[in-house]
Amino acid sequence: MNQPGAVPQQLDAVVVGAGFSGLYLLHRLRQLGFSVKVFDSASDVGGTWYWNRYPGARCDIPTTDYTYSFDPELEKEWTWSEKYATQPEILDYLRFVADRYGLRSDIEFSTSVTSARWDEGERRWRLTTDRNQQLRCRYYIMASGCLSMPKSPDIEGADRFAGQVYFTSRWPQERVDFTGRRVAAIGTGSSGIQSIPLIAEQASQLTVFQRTPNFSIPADNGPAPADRLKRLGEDRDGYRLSARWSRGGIPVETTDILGVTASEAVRRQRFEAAWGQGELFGILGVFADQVVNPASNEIVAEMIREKIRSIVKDPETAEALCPQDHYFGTKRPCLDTGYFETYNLPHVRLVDLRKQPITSITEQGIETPDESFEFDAIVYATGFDAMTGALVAVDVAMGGGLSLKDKWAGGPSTYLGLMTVGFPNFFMITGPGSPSVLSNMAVSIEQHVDWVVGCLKDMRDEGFETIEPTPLAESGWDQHVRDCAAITLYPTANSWYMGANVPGKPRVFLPYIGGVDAYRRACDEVVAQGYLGFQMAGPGGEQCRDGVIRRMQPDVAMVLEMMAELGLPPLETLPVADARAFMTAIAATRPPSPEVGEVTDGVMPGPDGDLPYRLYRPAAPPEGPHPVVVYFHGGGWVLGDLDSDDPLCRDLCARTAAVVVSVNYRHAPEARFPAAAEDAFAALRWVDANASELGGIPGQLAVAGWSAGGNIAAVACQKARDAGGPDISGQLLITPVVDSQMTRPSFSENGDGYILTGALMRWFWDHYADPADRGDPGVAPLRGNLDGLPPVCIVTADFDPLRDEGVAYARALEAAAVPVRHVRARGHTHTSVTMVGVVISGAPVRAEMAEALRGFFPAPVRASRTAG
Ligand code: NA7
Repeated sequence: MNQPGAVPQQLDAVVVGAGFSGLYLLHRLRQLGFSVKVFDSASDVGGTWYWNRYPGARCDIPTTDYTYSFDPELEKEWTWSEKYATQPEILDYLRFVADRYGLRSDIEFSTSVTSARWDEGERRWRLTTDRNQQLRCRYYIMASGCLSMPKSPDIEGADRFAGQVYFTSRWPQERVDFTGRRVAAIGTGSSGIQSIPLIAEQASQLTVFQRTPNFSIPADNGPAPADRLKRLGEDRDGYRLSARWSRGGIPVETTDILGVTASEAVRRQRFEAAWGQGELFGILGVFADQVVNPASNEIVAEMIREKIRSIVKDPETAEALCPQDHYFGTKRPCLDTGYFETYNLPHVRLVDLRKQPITSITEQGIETPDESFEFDAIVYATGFDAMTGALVAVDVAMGGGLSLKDKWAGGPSTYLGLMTVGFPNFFMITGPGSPSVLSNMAVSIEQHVDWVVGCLKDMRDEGFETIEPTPLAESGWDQHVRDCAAITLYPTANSWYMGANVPGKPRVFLPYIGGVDAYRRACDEVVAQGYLGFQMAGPGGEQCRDGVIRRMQPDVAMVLEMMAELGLPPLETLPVADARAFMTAIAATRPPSPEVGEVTDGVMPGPDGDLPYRLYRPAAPPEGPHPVVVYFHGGGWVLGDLDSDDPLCRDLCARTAAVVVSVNYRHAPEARFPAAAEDAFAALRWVDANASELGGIPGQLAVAGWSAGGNIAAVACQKARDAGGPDISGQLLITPVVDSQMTRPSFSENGDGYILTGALMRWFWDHYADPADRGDPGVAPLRGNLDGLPPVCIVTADFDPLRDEGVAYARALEAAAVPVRHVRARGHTHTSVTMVGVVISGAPVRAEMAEALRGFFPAPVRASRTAG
């Protein structure tokens, strides 16, 4: 070990942490000739595996995967003994790595960096350690781990207890023997669940104090999985590559089976297979939709509860051990060895803190309202100030400026989880906003280290000395991280992923849930685009490529990827009949649509024969009559029918409690302009005249339409105004066609790749209207007289060729003093907000649409309770 003070004054890089990340960083940086020192408060390497020596501590990612992959020789020299290695074995491995690459000479043990100040003049960080060493470095890298800052035991009287106190996260080096002792264990996360069965083997009495029951499945530990070993043996490089490009950092088979639509037999078979396999990514992936769909999640959750009930003999204890307050997976699930069985032992007792909270810890033990417990030892397995705790523990600040702690007071903000604005040359390994704790850490760590080291090398090659993200890039990434979390069930749980375990910590979903593969792609693209979102400076000059790496909603991107993989022919290359058949086939694959009170089909008279319609009646309450919305489907005046927009109509009906009448107007090319618009106006008149018979409130009539349906809805409103009726309460225009000019910037930006292409739009126009007619307000409502039109809610989408004409219509209506609510569907395409049940991120947009529709009508009059 180096003596304090032997540290060179000036270094290229300082790394905090000598665990998995710090060791690999040191190795890579030294290989490239950077001068570097690593500091760690522990007396040896290991990081998390140095501190967490509690009985039963193991990794819960198979060790075939929880291992360095950067050097094939290293892989040949080390063989793991079990599927899930114990803490001592993992620590041995990290020691072996440190020795094999001669890393110890550049590590300062038992030393913490206490403060870091950026010196703008020198373009260096000035660091101070707890041994009063002062040093300067160009790059300051926190490799301090996501779960390294223990949470203080926030229990009244915790410092009073006179017996032995242990923290799983700071377990003593020497062997702890609980034989013949009365032990309390507080906390039932991974650390509690791993240690409790082993503590129970020794203790004379074990009392477990549980605040939240946790989902856990048997680890089924033993030899490393044979199938993985076989794959590794046959093609190690290919295996590692597929891990790097997998969702969680382990190559596992994914499924597209949905829990909600699978048969009972399939559900059971998939669940039992995952339960028997004993792997986190297996049980987290029983169904494709369990992370996003509460009903599907509940299927898995209930099957786990059934298992708990079948293992634990005392029904009351079993029930107390069954998690009920969070969706499965939204708090970190656990792998165990005999955890639930432990509660069948006569000397083990569970205290459910929800029923019997701890009032205080005393000198002798633990007090609850009804009982006093006496103990010889208390084991705290109470977790960590996860992901941000260690980062803000160092006093990091700009010279005299904002500290990281202050900047993150409302929650962390990062670019790619790697850097944060205002802190040049400060890197984080597996920081908040990266996949980190949701992934196989070994893979994520290597990816981050490789990225950072590659970046430093590129900077050196180009003559740059400083790097910092731009505010735009960072806020864009933060938004993307939030968007990814928002479509899942994760933010609903009081988890440490959300910062909910630490009193006063802001509730923000900390890791990036978009996947290791998606994340790696983003990082690679940032580099390929000349370090998009970063500014760099140095003797080589200055460079800033400002921009946002991900603007599209993640589920929209996923749908586009899936469609691209299908390699379908562009619609506009098909005969009309085939294009229609294709749309019908696509509609048949949709998930179940929202329930409404009643759906009936009928016909109404049109200008040239009957028009089919479908009426959606809301479920009571409220009892009818209801306001009425006449709806026109999308499809470029050529495609679409009553089925095509059925999910959207159901959704609007359920959200608005209005009767929705979806009208199938005549289509082109059989009936060209102005047939569709004439039908729309006729439909409005008929519905208005027959409102009562349809269950509607006379005079409460709105119109809505998507795409070409939005076009004829807008035109019908202009016609109604000109004809002196019917009175329209409001119009909802969803990504409508409002002009025939296809030269606005949104056409060049989004004309290709987002389902509605410029070519398809031209095909639609050619089928519907002659070029000579395309300036007519009857097909281009933007060009009409906009005075006196009913209030409008117009939805435009970022990635829609029609976006700018929609924006122009909103502005023109405002200029004509028409009340306008403009909903910008951030990160959406022309079609995605209407994909009910498929694109979850469309739901908030549809909620806004529904709110606007409801706002068009007078507030419902509530029946008086005393009436009658
Ligand atoms: P966790 O998963 O945060 O678990 C901590 C446990 O301690 C959890 O059950 C907490 O209940 C409980 N806890 C925390 N504070 C208290 C107080 N004041 N009173 C009672 N119970 C309390 O930490 P672990 O160390 O087990 O695991 C961390 C990660 O390491 C793990 O997920 C793996 O990734 C490896 P709560 O759920 O907050 O109600």
